[in-house]
Amino acid sequence: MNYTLFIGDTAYSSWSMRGWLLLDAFGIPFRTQLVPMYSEAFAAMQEAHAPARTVPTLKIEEGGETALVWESLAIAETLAERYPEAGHWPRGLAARGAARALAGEMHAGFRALRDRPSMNLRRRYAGFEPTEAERVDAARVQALWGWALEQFGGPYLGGAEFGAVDAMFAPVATRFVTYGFSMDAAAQGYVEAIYAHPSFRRWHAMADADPRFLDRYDQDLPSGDHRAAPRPAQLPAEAITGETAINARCPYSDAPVQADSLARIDGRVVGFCNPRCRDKSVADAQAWPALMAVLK
Ligand SMILES: N[C@@H](CCC(=O)N[C@@H](CS)C(=O)NCC(=O)O)C(=O)O
Repeated sequence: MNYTLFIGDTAYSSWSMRGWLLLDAFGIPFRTQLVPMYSEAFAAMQEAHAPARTVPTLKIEEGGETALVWESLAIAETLAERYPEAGHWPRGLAARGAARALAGEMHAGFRALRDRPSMNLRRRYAGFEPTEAERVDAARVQALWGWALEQFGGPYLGGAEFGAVDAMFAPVATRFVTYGFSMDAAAQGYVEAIYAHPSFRRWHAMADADPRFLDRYDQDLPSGDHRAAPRPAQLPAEAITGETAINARCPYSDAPVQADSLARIDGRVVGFCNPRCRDKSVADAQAWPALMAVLK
C-alpha cells in the first residue's frame, strides 16, 4: 500500500479527521499511523517528516519516490488530482466552485470557532456560553451551509454526494453538537447527514475506542451522553470474556481471534485480533462492513 496517513488523537484532532475522511470516504486504500499528540512520538514524527509538522500528513510512496503532503486542503487537491473519478469535488461548475470556496473558507477561517470550542467527541456539554466571536463564526457557517444545501439540493454541501467540502466541515458539525450551539433546521439536517455517513461513523467509533483522554480539551461544564443522537442508534454491544466466538479470524485483519478480544454484538459472540478492534466494533458495529458480513 503506498499511502500512509499520520493522524493525531481521534477524539480531539479535527484536522486529522478531515484528512482521514478524504481517503476513507472515497474508497482509497491507505494505512493509518496514529501518533499521540503532545508526546515524544509526535515530536519524533515531526522531526522525521520536516518541514511537515502537523497532522494530518500524507506520505505517498511510489516508483521509488516519496512525497509528503501536509495541510488538509493540499491533501484534498492531491487526492482529487490522483483520483478524478472519486468525487472529491462536485461535477457541476457552480457546485464545484462553491465547494472549493467553502472548503477554502473553512481551512483559512473560523478562528474563534476552532479555538475554545475545540473538537471533543467525548463530550456533550450543557451550559456552554459562546462568545460574540464564536457566535458570529457559527452564524456564518450556518449561512454557508443553508445556502449550499438550497443551491445544490443536499443532503451534502455539494449536492447528493459526500465531498471534500463535507470532510472539511465535519468537525464543525461535531462542535455544534458537543457545545450545544443553536442550529437552524437546515444546519440540523446537515449535521444529521454527517453523523449518518459511514466513514464519519467509523471515525467516531475509533474515537470511542481510543483509550487516551486529554483533559486539556475538557471544559468545566456538565457533560451528557456522547453516544446519543444525532449519532444513529448503535447495535447493542459489549466486551466480554470466556465465551466462544462465531468466527475464528478477525474480520479486519484476518489474524486469529484472541481470547481477550471478544464482544457480544446484537446477541452474538464475535472475536477480534486485539482489544482495539473489539472496542471500535462495540462502539458502532454497523459502521464496519467487514463485521456486518460476519454477523450476516
Ligand atoms: N492547517 C492544517 C492544520 C493542522 C493542525 O493544526 N493539526 C494539529 C492537530 S489537530 C497539529 O498537528 N498540531 C500539532 C502542532 O501544531 O505542533 C491542516 O489543514 O492540516
